[in-house]
Amino acid sequence: MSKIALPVALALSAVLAAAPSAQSKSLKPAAKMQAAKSQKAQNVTVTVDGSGYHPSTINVKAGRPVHMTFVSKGTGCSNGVVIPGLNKKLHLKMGQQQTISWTPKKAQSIAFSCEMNMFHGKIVAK
Ligand SMILES: [Cu+2]
Repeated sequence: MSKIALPVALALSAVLAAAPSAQSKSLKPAAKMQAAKSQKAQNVTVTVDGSGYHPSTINVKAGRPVHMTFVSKGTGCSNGVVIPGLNKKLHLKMGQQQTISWTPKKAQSIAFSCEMNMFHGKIVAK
């Protein structure tokens, strides 16, 4: 009896000892990164409807990540956003939203417009 029980007990204690340490090792760095990211990131939302972009000028700080969400509330001009400076084109149906993320490296102004170049807005990094 004891010849069988000892290896089983050793194997069990090894599993129990390994489980909690493996979990904390995989969770801690991820949690720290998440906190650092949310402190630095700049979240902006731009709504586009039949009268244009709201707001149409967005001020951000250079050197920090920007998460910019476009929300479409209409048709036609509200369904496409072109941002040549970021090499991006978004296609949105009414009610949809899309987020783009990037980090402005320096002070600059990045223009965006609808696909027909009728609605205009800009992101100003300082
Ligand atoms: Cu348009």
